[in-house]
Amino acid sequence: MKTLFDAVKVGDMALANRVVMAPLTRNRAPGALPNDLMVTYYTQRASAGLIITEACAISHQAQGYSDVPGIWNDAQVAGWKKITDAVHAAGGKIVVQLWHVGRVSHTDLQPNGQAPVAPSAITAKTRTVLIQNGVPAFVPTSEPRALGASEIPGIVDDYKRAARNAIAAGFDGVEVHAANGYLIDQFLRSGSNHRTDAYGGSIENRARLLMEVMHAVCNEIGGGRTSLRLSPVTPANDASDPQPQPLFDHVVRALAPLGLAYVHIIEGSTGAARDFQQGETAFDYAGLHAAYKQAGGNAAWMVNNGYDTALAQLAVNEGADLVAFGRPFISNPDLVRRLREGQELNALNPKTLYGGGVEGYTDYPALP
Ligand code: 8OZ
Repeated sequence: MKTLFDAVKVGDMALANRVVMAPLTRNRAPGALPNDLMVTYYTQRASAGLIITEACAISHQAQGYSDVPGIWNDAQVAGWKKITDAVHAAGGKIVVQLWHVGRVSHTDLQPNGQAPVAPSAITAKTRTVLIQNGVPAFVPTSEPRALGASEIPGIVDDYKRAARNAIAAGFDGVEVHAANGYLIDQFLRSGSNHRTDAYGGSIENRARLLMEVMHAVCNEIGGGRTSLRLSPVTPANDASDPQPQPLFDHVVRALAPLGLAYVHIIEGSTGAARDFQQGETAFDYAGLHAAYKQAGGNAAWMVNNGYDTALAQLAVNEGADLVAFGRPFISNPDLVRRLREGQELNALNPKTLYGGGVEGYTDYPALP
């Protein structure tokens, strides 16, 4: 029987175990530059089978929160290279999460104070984080403008450049962030996509941007180093769609031929209830995995949201290949050992999640 702690091959990567560090926004990269404190933070967590970095902006326009890192210029690549080198030296594997926030942004964070971009000019009923005088403040997102169809190739190119930069920075691969109500998810779901062109309306049209991005990234760095994250029913960042099952069944079928490394699924509401639903019927996650496999998909299947050791082992027994843990990895740098040995976990300090320095970031103790 497979256990959580067995080695596994995922795309081009050989992972030491199936426990994955989920992407976690920490807002400790002023100037969008990865820094030495982040080297320490990620290296402390290198015993994860795989680290997925915090969401990382593919362009200035892609940013929606203060002090999140980017991967669009050479200085950022050099900063990330220090992190990937240190994680590899500690025996770990690390992929970068590629992020465009779309409408979940604020004019203060956009080039020349412009409006954020979105599929349609509909303001998200959500807030973003601005750090003012070192103090994080939650502020409402700004009204976005609808992207012109002629601007979309430029966004696909930004993903392509970010993927190329990721390899130059020494990453083992990339995860395209298509979840949690950000740009790609805004196109996927009918609540935020009211377009009448080739990128709106039918499920196929709403999935067009995602598929263009995935094809571009796979062509750039290879399917074995490419993956993505989806959150079929989360209401995060005002994401909504009354019929998530046919939408996401279509998405995974379309992804099947790409030879991806893994598909990462957030179950329920991101960081909250696992049994959250949108639409009239409960979302069928096993059905989603079956739809992917029936279409010939053979990527590793990663599940996430509120797992503990027992639930994670059950998921592996039932066909998941990888389980991503979020908050437990913030407060437990040696989470894999603690899960394997059944040791107690350090408690999380919610006050130091976003912004700040060492406190609540690199000062959580490992077991002696
Ligand atoms: C928490 C705070 C800011 C951003 C996500 C990238 O939900 C995020 C995020 C989470 O995917």
